[in-house]
Amino acid sequence: MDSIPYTERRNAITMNIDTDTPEGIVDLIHECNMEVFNGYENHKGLSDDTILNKLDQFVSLVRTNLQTENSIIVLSGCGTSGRIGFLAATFFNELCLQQNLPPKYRYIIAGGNSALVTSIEACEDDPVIGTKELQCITDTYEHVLFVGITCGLSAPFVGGQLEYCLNNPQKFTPVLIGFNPISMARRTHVSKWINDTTFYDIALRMETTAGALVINPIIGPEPISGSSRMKGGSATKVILDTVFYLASCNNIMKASEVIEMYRTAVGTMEIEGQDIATVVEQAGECLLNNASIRYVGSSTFGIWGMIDASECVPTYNSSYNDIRGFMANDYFRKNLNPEPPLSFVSPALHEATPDDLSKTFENLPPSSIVVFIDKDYHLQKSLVEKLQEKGHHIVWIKILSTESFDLNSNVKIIDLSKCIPSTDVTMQYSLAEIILKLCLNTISTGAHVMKGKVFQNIMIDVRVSNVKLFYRAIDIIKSLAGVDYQTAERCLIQSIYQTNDTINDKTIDQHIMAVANNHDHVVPIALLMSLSNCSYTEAKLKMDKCPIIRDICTGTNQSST
Ligand code: S6P
Repeated sequence: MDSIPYTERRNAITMNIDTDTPEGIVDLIHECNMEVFNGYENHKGLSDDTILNKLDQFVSLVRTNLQTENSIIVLSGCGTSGRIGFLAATFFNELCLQQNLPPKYRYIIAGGNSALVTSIEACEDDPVIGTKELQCITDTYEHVLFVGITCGLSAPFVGGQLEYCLNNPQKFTPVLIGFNPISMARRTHVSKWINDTTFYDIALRMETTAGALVINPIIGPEPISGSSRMKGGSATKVILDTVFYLASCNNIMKASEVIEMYRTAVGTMEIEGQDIATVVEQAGECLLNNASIRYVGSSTFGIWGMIDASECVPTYNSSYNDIRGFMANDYFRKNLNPEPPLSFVSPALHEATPDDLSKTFENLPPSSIVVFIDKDYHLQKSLVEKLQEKGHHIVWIKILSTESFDLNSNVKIIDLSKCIPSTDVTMQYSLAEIILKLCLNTISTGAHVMKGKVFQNIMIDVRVSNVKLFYRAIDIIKSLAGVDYQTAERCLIQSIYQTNDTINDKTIDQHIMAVANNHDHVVPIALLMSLSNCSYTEAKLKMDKCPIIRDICTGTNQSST
């Protein structure tokens, strides 16, 4: 157990989340979220003095950069880590402009803009592309503060960039953010990293190089093992917002005081637990009945909706159509990096442009849920009424909106405004965002738990779309079926290629590419093969009869076939 990185471990709090009530699910996720601030086992999370001191150092680095000519701050990461970096860059550039300062924040996300709202997980294994993109974006600048974000201390894309910074110290100051001790950084080799370098080698160099900064509080395992979009993403956001806020505002506050504001705000979410649970229950039923969940919001609130929705696809192998987010203004597209016209553009990015939403939602399956985020509930009044006439459920997440509660009783309100203290506008907005993120994460995670996509606290239908997820899938099969590594790997590979034959002549990279063409339940089928010692074809047949993936682990599916 000790060698398993914290970010991949199972959290004892949520061991039975799969059999809990909606209220229980919400409480357990909340309890896990509080570990980010209060600590886990003998670690103190974001309240650790060493970490707080490092955050103050980080503030000085940012402040210096903001005052230096010909310099920029680059935030880079893969998946959720890249998305959080994008949102922070966008938000704090706006603050720079408001203060008549040049917007200095830049973002890089593995896979480009499409990856902001689509899972393009394979790019995270490529240190070469990571380095090229960093070179490209920093080419004309003299000083660069580089912030590499990888919750698991694992992404080679970010590792390659950090290595490049360490090799060019006259220009780059590297900062690494993640949530494992250096000793648990990933030691797996990837094909594209020369000299067999691993992330661990780079993390070690970061730790021992003067001027480089590693910020790696231990915040405890995720509520759903490995789902770093949850606590990892939240902790990343709190760290970035705290540091950039303090640096931009020339505030004399210390990082500890700002972190305390986040802790109090997130802690207060408990009082809305019952209302969130009601929505989780509705959302779970919605997914079980093949209805849809939609989020509607503007500006960054809308982007948080799009991001939360898109992350369900790799985590739960859910359909793109199950949960989708829509923007009600064109804020998202306006803030994207320019990209060549021929670069792959995700269909989800179309939802970043406001369209006629009533047309878009015309054919929603009966009893779908539409969640309006903050002021968009009032701005979209006629859409709300139309949707209600059709019998869809309406949810209003109120956060900063000052509109009253003059509502008809059919609208479910989650009133998160109670969690926002009176402080300055920038901080209020940042607090509102983290609270919204946690609320949306809870709804989408809870809904998938209720749909049976989680066994105990394991994501049993994860899409095996990169090296990290390939090994995670093998671990899942090994531990749930009680088989050895070789059996788990063989079943996984057969399930990926949809064959009963043994495949020995392909690399991990090829397996991952093959997953892109296989949207079946790759891991559950492999698990079933291991559990019942049967062929791919037999397992697939059983699987097709089993609407609830979780049942295959409890044996319900096997006995019924
Ligand atoms: C996790 C999410 C993934 C990760 C990505 C980067 O819930 O689905 O997209 O963010 O794999 O992970 P890391 O450890 O480098 O931040």
